[in-house]
Amino acid sequence: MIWNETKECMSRDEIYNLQSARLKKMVKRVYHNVEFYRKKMQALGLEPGDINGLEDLYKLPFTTKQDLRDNYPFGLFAVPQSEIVRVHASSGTTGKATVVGYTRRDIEIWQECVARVLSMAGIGPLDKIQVAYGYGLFTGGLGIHYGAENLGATVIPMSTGNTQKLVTLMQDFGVTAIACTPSYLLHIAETLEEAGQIDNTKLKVAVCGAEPWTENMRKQIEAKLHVKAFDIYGLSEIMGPGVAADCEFHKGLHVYEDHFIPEIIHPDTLKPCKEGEVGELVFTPVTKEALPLFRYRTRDLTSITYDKCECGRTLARISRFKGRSDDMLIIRGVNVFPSQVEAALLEMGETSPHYLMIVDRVNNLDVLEVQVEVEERFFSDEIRQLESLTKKISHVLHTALGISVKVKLVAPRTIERSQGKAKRVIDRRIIE
Ligand code: DLL
Repeated sequence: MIWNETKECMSRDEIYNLQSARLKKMVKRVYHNVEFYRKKMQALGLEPGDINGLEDLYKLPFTTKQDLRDNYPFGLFAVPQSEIVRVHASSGTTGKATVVGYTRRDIEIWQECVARVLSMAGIGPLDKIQVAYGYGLFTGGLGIHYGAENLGATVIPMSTGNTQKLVTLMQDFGVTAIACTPSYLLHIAETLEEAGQIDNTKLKVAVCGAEPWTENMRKQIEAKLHVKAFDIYGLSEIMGPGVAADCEFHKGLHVYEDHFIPEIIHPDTLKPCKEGEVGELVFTPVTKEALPLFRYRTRDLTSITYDKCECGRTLARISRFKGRSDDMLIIRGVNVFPSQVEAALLEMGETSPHYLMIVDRVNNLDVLEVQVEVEERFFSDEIRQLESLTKKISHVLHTALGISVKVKLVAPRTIERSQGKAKRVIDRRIIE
């Protein structure tokens, strides 16, 4: 059994002591093995002996994605290449890829973290799980794959790319669990619906992540596919999937604090946020051998609570992600997140969860158009219905976002489906 009470139900004092001891050891190792950090610490007048526990974490410098890019490809690795057994990389939209590496021990810890997540979702050796995250340089496919194997589940390594085959094998093999992005799972559900098979699967659990999704979207997935859906979070720089995940109470994602120290900071002042206050999530992975980072700024926006969960776990919980600070659009001076649009649409309940935001600048004024898919019948019925729904959605979005929105209702399947992370925004203002 992977669900590990000793690690997930420690007292807050025990967690503090464990993190302190691991942090102290890690800082020493990094100082001696990574020139980049040694120089940074020296510039701050810091020596490893100055970091004696968690209370000294704030003294360490932050790390950003740019630091990884500047040290491309292996400059921040803390072990010789002979100890690196795997690398992954994320392409990103701008600049060089971010390259991350793992020792054998790092891979073992990763497998255990993912196994803990899957076990928390109720998956075990009797389950057959389709892993439908991309395999390859992306951490999603291989990360979940080895975690599921570690748990003893039967793994079907689907990757992405062939939804028809995925659906056929799901039926033929009696698949009971699936791991993929939430947007891809909706596409899989559509494919099952078209085949008239949506009510005939043996699926009972879905473990979704790698992109922001709302609680309403989670509920919609549960209702459509008759499954229990869980949220899994992670990022390549820190490890990959399995840094945090939610339990059956869905009251935030438990962070595996025995390996990753979370902080929430104000993205502008870099000062710590209060418990419950939304800010930028920062992680210090204290057991990583190949790529230990000091206070990595994730850009993900969330809040944290240290209260014990109803499930009995004492691990800190981060709230469902609001988005990334770099996902945030500023439209006519107002901060807008795609997740606000998704939440408002799903709350309304009269549209599909497929939407696309297009931002443009017309006569020096920012204009937001939201395209939303609605059922075919709206197009065949009287034009009045379409108009009244358009008006209603415009009103709902105006209230939710605080800016006026041009709504365009489109027919089913108009918006491009993704098999990985969904693209929700086209910002034409950048191209000028
Ligand atoms: O997306 C790792 C992963 C794979 C997580 C499979 C979960 C499942 P990256 O490609 O490095 O790694 O992207 C990391 O994706 O900083 C978040 O912005 C976003 N993200 C990941 N999981 C969630 C989630 C993988 N559950 C970036 N909710 C992160 C919201 C998520 N955003």
